[in-house]
Amino acid sequence: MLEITTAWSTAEIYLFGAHVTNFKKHDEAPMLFLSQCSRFDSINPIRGGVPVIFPWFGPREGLPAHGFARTKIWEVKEVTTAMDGSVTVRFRLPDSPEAGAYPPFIAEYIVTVNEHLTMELLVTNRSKDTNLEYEDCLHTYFFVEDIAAISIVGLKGVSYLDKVGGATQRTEGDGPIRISSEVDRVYLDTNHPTEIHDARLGRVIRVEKTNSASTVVWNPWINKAQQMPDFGNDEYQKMVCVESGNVGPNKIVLPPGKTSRLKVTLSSKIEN
Ligand code: TA6
Repeated sequence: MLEITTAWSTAEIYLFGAHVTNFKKHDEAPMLFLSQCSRFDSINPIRGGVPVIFPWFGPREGLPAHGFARTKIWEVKEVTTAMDGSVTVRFRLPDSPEAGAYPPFIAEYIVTVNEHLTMELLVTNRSKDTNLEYEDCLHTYFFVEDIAAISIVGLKGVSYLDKVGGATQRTEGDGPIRISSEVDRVYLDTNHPTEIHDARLGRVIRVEKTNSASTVVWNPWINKAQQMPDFGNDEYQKMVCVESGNVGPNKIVLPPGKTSRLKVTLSSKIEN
């Protein structure tokens, strides 16, 4: 695990999954949620932080949910410190038997820590003649003081797939999104930034993204929380996932030789 300290913040990144588990500005509450029950057994994905989802999103028959990238040990290729004190780490996904099911590719992940947290997943199609089709998502778990006192803005009028109780196509209304039950929504064809307004902390977290057409909003609520062994029964009250990627109909079809760069920047301001 890398422990990073800058003038603005601290961060932790496990080589397992190239998984950012902590990002905290010196004078603020942690920005990311990490379950107290997460396994850290190098087998199961870490529960919380920013799981790197690649090359598929969601369940897949006979395969682990959310792809294999988050349960591989990534190689650290480079650690650099900029003149302003920002720290950047570049990881590479090692080859694996599972990757054999895809045309040859290289996946790298670049994390920059300063007063913001910037994460970029770069995938290059090394095939000479075959498109690389995949889904990707930075499945970010945000810490919130009280789920009942947050609202999410930035998705007004966006159509989404409501995965609670099946899969229903719906359209988001005009008001901020509030969460008072299980929420599992894949918003499609949206490259808008979103904001999480945390009334208890008086904090606004901003999620800016490039080359991401899908935003996923998830909170397991009570029943699902009780069904997850690596998630505390009450922890649904302290987190919300606002995820940035390219999922389902927004999947990436990458031509030979091309590179796609999914980039997310997290920032925050205190409003009270
Ligand atoms: O992103 C939301 C979601 O797809 C939910 O349906 C839920 O399965 C969540 O991801 C967590 O998945 P995981 O495999 O990490 O337990």
